Amino acid sequence: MNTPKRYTITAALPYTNGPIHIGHLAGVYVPADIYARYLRLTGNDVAFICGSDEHGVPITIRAKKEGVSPQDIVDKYHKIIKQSFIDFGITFDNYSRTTAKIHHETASEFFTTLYDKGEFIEEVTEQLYDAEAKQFLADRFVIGTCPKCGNEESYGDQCEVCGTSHNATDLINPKSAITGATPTLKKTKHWFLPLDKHEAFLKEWILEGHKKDWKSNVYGQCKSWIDDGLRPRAVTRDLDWGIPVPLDDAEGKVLYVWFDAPIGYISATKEWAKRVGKDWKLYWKDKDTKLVHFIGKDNIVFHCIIFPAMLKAEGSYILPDNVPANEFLNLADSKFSTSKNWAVWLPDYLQDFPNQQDVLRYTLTANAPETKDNNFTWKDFQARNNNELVAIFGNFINRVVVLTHKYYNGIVPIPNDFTSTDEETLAKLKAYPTIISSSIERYRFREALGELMNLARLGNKYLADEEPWKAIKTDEVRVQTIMYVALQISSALAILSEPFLPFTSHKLKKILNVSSSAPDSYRDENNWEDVSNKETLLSAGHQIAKAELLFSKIEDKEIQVQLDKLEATKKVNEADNKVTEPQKDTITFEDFKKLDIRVGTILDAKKIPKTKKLLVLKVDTGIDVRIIVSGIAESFTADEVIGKRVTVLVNLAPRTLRGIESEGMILMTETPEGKLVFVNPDDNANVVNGLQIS
Ligand code: B3M
Ligand code: ZN
Repeated sequence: MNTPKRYTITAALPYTNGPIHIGHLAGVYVPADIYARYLRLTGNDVAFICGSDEHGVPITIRAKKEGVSPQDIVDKYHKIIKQSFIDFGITFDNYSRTTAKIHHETASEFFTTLYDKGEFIEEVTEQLYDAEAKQFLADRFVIGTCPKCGNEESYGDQCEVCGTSHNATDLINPKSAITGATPTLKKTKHWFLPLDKHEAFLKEWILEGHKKDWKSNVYGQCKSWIDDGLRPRAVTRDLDWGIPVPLDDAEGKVLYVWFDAPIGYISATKEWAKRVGKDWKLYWKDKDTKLVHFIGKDNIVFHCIIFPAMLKAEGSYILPDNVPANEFLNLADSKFSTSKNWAVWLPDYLQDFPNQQDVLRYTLTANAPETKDNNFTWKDFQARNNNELVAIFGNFINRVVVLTHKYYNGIVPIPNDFTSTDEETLAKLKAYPTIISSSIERYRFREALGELMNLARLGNKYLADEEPWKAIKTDEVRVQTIMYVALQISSALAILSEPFLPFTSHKLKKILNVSSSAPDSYRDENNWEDVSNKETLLSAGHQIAKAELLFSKIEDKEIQVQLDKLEATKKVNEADNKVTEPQKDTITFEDFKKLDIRVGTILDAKKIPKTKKLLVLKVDTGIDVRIIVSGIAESFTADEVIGKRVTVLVNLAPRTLRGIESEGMILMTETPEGKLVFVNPDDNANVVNGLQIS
């Protein structure tokens, strides 16, 4: 048993400007929960901390969009997000919120301590100002080109593409996100954290001290940011939503959200410690405590450079031991986007796949963007479930439980002599806690989950090789041993799966009748090390419960529903993004009178071979029957248009298209979604000399 340690594990505080989606789970919350559950299962003292990030410009933008107050927004989404974490078995010891009183006090106190220590530079500088909106433009109130990577949609405080953090005045060609106006510059006083003053410490602490143990994507971003040269960063803003700057001459100014939010980890720990009767300082000020931040890559600079500089300047806090940031997960090859509704929202997932949280936890871990951006597809989700969870893990357990009931009424049989295969299998089984631990402790959760599945494969192979269903006919004594060994593997899976698949672990413990505790019980009669150290996990004579399937097959039609949803979202976005063509040059009525427009009927239609868009039509124009080639084949089949009454421009000069002479044009228009439609003649319209007049 490792010497128990104390851990403070934090997970990035989600902005409460909308629900959370599967990308959030993949990038931050499932890996953090795996780590926290594992540490508890191996006897450590863990404070797993998170909460809603309720200040900042994203909240005020959403409030404006929904026509409500920022407080209404945070109250609504704090509740939704908190419930989603509960629904997906994310076992925070405390999920707090940054509008909580304890946080305002803690953040204000932290600021005052630094202020009193002279850690800030107080300076009047020129900041971006929107004269139309009569508002300074901070953070997401301004969009411009990132000076580092050229991303044209960089925010004023950070660039989501390259992760860098900058001052709004660094943006190239900034535009107000409120009015679209080009900002002017206006003087205003702010307080700056002089990061340059902490450069030597950060170089030594990160570039020397964490060269080996921090992930390369994290280390690389820190190195590039430090090498670019650290500069003072404003930690206050001219905003009306946030924690007021606790100084007399700071009217109308609040703490920058990225100054207050990380302090939210501390205030949430205080709130928890008070509730459970612990000393919060042990989790933030004791050198023996390991502090680990789980975040997405766009938060690296804040958690590895800015927050540690704040903690160092304050002087009494520990620094993060590791920040295992993940890269981004994409959805069907496109970036998740709240504003474009390009996401799988957790409440929607649960509606469509009730009680299948673990299928999502499994897929997101197996596909986690641990070292590079990765992609979620519904087809992969279905394959992971059907080919791995159902076919390997579920199939093994089901065979063991069904056969134990069939041969022994559900009672664990007494084993007889072990063969060398039995001994080898049991020895391999005993190695799994260490194998899986080694991956988890290096934050390699994909690898760790793969090893868990190898344990299920070991069980499957053992049964397939030993074939108890055949041996029962000739050697019942042998079968007792086989089923005994298989049941030990099943019990090990129940224990070792808990960090990854807590709902499955709980269900399996119920089937094996080893625990009646709630799904997220941290400890059980058997614990992690027992799998290696105990001779028997399930004793002979123990009565297991009835069989029930751990996983169920996901059918194509269920996936098709999800694919259709994404398609519909794509269409809406295309329509929203569709640039409306500006009106063409004005023509005179004289020009218009030259057009001879008739009502015609399509008598026949054929697709022109080897073309995507062209139909050749035989049209009765009321004057004559003629051939017209029309580019409508992507919107209509030939059969669909035969017999259709259409509006025809008959005096258009003939053109030869793909060798066919076309005499006229069928008038079409386009819906906002980009679909072609006929300009349909109304039966009662008065049509005078071919012109349709209403
Ligand atoms: N609210 C999440 C984000 O940038 C941000 C994390 C704060 S952790 C202190 O999307
Ligand atoms: Zn950038």
